[in-house]
Amino acid sequence: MQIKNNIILALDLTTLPEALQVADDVSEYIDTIKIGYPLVLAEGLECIHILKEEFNCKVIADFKVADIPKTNQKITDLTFQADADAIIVHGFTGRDSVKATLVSAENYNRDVFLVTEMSHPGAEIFMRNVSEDIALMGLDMGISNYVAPSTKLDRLKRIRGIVGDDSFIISPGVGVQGGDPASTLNYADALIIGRSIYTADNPKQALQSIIYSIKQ
Ligand code: NUP
Repeated sequence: MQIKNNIILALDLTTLPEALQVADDVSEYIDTIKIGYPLVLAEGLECIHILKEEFNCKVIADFKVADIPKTNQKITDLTFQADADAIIVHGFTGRDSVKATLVSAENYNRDVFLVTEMSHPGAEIFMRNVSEDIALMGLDMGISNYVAPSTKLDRLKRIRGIVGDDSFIISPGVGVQGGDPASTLNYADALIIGRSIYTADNPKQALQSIIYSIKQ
């Protein structure tokens, strides 16, 4: 996946007009938008199509799918039918649940991103202990797209070591959660950034300065 400026905009706003305004402010620098439950539960799944039409962008649906295989398949099918280019799926549910999402992605010719370890402090209690096994499982299943934290560079580096340089890692936690853009890109292919952009007084300027900091 090619991602402009190696930055994915996380649009966790809860009204479509606000989301469209922020996307519009930064559209010249961004070609990939991640939406999740905040926007979709507030405004509906058709947000995906609206964003794609308006900004000619790719949309990653961050639904962290984590159910039994059959339910996972229904969720992923509906998400791809709604035109998402990719969906984010949890790995801790195990091989059969993840496999169901891969089958769906193959049917629709779309992508799955597998969550290994999460970026927030609470992830250290349970997820840290299994994240390397999740990455190994993903690799064994032929998955090439992963989510790993920018807030814990040692963990991100370790997960990169497991999935290898041919895999594509997107990394949340930059900015408000404490991750640094430039150092994260030593190990990740793209950054997921939300609040540092959409809560800024001037989202375009905020994004420009992040891009500038990466290019230093
Ligand atoms: O481990 C994860 N951490 C994380 O923050 C996995 C995620 N998918 N996210 C998402 O990335 C989170 O739900 C939000 O949409 C985005 C980070 O947003 P922000 O902290 O930059 O505002």
